[in-house]
Amino acid sequence: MITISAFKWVPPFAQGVVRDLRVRWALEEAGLPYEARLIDPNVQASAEYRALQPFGQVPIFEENGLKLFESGAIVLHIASRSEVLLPSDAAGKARAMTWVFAALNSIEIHVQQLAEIDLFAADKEWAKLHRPDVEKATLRRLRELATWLGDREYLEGRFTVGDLMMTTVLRTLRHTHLLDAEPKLKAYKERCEARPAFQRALKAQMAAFEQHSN
Ligand SMILES: N[C@@H](CCC(=O)N[C@@H](CS)C(=O)NCC(=O)O)C(=O)O
Repeated sequence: MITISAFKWVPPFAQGVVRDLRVRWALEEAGLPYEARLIDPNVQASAEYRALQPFGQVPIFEENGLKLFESGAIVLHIASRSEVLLPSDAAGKARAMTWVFAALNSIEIHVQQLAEIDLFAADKEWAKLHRPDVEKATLRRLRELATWLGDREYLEGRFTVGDLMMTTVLRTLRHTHLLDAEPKLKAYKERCEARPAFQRALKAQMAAFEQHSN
């Protein structure tokens, strides 16, 4: 049985965007059953957990002695077992993987900076000074991504693990109106979120928080 780690509870601003969501979604798309090991700050700090995730973060993935961390690596590992996520031809596979890296290295770095300013440092002077530049850089990336997408339904025409990762990254902007500037990109994100596998993954993440809300 596959086990992943997830948080027992997080504050509302993080609920629905914690990175185990990517892994849950990939597992749902691939039709692979899994169990979630729900952890708290004590477990995060423990030597046992650090041996699985050097930075004490979620998610981790365990199956038959294989232990993985980093959501990108985990999602690619799962994708390698499902044609829903990775096309079987070599070129299609490489292109889908390219979009996973684009999501993480070209989009998430900007989106994450903005989220950190807004959610953790909004009242700090440095954040107020820096935010306009970060927002501008994020909007530029969104525009460039929207230009690539054009009238395509998905980044490579058909749904792949690249769309899965991109959608989870774009969701991090949910506390802003930035996606309103790119209606086609917004519609693309919503198209991906409408997939039944995404809905099941989100429901499972939220269920843990509801269960541990007091
Ligand atoms: N690059 C890592 C980042 C993981 C990450 O940032 N996890 C967050 C939750 S979304 C976390 O565990 N934060 C708690 C912490 O850093 O102590 C990945 O993609 O797996």
